[in-house]
Amino acid sequence: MVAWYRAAGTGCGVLRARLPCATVRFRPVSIRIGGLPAVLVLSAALALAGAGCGSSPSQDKAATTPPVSGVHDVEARSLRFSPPAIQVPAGTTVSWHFDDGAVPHNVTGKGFASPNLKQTTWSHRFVAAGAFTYRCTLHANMVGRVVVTAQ
Ligand SMILES: [Cu+2]
Repeated sequence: MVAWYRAAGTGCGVLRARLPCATVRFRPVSIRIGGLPAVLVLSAALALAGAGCGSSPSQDKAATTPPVSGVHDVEARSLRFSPPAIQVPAGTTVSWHFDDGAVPHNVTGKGFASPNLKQTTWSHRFVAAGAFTYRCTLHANMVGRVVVTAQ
């Protein structure tokens, strides 16, 4: 204990005038309790940063383009999904055709994710109604949307 106070005394020389070193050194419990708000603040900051980075023109386009009805096939070609947005009734199986030469792509959305693929087809059945945006995680601007309507 004596040794500790000595170390604290030398380590907190500047702060000592305002803050007792004992208080500073015995803060781990307080920091741990205060850690939650700190983490939340950090998350909020990251969310804001993500929102700022996340609204590229193509993503906005995928989110706002009127969806094409009567189509359940999407091409992944030339670094884009075509059509970028489709509308299907619930229960539809949507197929993505990967046709971009040697360039692999994937389809990654909330609740579905393909592996990285090229020259093949991957399908996912949409059971629940809703708007499902998806992306190719390999190419930042490859974004699409499937609007699933209730039957
Ligand atoms: Cu891609």
